[in-house]
Amino acid sequence: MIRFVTTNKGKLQEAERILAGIGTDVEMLSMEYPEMQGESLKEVVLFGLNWLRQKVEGDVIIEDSGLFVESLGGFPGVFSSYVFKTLGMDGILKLMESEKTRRAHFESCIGLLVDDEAVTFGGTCEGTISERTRGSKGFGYDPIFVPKGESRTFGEMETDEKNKISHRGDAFRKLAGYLQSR
Ligand code: ITT
Repeated sequence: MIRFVTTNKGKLQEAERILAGIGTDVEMLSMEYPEMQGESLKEVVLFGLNWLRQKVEGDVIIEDSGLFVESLGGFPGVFSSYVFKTLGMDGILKLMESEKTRRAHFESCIGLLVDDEAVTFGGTCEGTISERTRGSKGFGYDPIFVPKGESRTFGEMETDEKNKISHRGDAFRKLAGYLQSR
C-alpha cells in the first residue's frame, strides 16, 4: 500500500489502475501542501515533499502536472492549476482562437518519499489543443487535449486508454518499476 497526497480524484483513479498492476493499493490522503511557484514541476514536487516530511508518517507520493502550449510560450505550464480555475479551458481556447500552431504537451512529475529519501519520476505526452472541447471523461484540460497519433481528446477516452499514452501513465509506470525493484 502506498499513500497518495492529492485532492484530485481523477489522478488517484489513474494511479490506482497502474499500481494495481504490481499489486500495490493506493490510499488517498486528501490534504493540501504548499505548491511553491517554481520554474519546473520537479522543483515544486521536491519542495512539497520536504514540507510533507514533517507532517506525514511513512512512505507517500505526490504528483504535479501541467499543460504546456507551444504558441503561448509554454503557458499555463507550472501555473496550470491556477489558470484552470481562472481562465479555464474556454479561456485557453480563446487565447488560441486564430492560432494555427496548436502543439502542446503535458508533463507529470511524481515525488516519492521513501525511507525519508525523495525520488522523482517524470513523464510527458505530446499532442495538440483541439478547436473546441470534446468529451466529458477524465478531468481538467482533458477535453481540449488530443494526444499525438489520436483524433480523440483525452476527454473522449476511458482511463485505461488514457493511461497507456499519458504523461501520468508514463511517470507511474516508472514509479511502478522502481517499487518493484526495491
Ligand atoms: P493536487 O491536489 O494533486 O495538486 P491538482 O488538481 O491541483 O491536484 P496539479 O496542480 O498537478 O493538480 O494540476 C495542474 C492542473 O492541470 C489542474 O488544473 C489539473 O486539472 C490539470 N491537469 C493535470 N493533469 C491533467 C490531465 O492528465 N489531464 C487534464 N488536465 C490535467
